[in-house]
Amino acid sequence: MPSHWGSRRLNIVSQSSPTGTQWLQAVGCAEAGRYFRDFPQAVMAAAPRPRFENDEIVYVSGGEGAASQGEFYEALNLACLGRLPVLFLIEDNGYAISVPGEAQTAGGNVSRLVRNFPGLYVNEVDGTDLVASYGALREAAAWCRSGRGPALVHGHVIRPYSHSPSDDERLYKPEQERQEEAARDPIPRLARFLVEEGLLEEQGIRAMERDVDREIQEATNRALVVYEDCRSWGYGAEIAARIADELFDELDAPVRRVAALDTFVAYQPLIEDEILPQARDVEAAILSLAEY
Ligand SMILES: Cc1ncc(C[n+]2csc(CCOP(=O)(O)OP(=O)(O)O)c2C)c(N)n1
Repeated sequence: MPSHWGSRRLNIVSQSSPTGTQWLQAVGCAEAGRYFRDFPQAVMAAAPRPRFENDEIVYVSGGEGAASQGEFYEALNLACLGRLPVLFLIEDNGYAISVPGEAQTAGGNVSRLVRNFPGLYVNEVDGTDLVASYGALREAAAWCRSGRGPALVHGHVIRPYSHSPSDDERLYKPEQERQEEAARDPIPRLARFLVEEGLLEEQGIRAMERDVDREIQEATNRALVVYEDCRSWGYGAEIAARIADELFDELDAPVRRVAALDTFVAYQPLIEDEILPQARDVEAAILSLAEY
């Protein structure tokens, strides 16, 4: 999935799609860190050489739904057994798609269930309170770094919209609950905090809101259709044709397309890159349209 990215440079392991697997992968990362700490020659011998610091900790997060799966308890057990520096964050928005927390967590509260794991730091916090969340995570990170064992922060957050575009939360989440959630939205809450603490004036907040609204509202009067299929005769051509037909008066530039070459996709990575549209092609097309 496109949002399940990783980065070797930033030490971010690629996400896997099955929920719950991340907990054990995090423990594996911490075990690798322990190995590198105890056998520094292994760092020198590995190719490519891993970027490793002796005081590093592993951060892993998931929802309260993913925390009801077996891997979660196995990961906590192993992390506590080895006193591994793993920081578990549970972002609890009360629902796993349409399943409410109380229908899949005994007693309805996941951090209460795991409080007795030996050596585990546990903190339950209002995840819509920026300052409280920052404090809880700082303490948890310090705990892991001190070598005392893993830490778990349980943040109660909101879900301001449905789980995904194919989900409609109005079908299972009562209206009153939706309104109560909206009232806990951390963005206006942070704005109120900044004003109350004298860090920003009301006018400053309103100016920032106006800037954001304006940037959102300003669609650029230009359209670029990007798709992986062959350039000719495909649905990208259809979309471009409809934009040209129905929105002609709104356009300040021709509708452009970035797509694959009109040929089969080669089974060879270098040629595949030549055939399929690349990020640099999209960037070049955007810049050329902006200048039009
Ligand atoms: C093993 C597995 N089962 C089911 C799914 C489908 N699925 C994707 S997200 C999700 C719900 C996750 O809920 P939660 O962990 O509470 O996280 P949230 O999305 O609410 O933040 C499910 C069931 C999946 N990805 N993997």
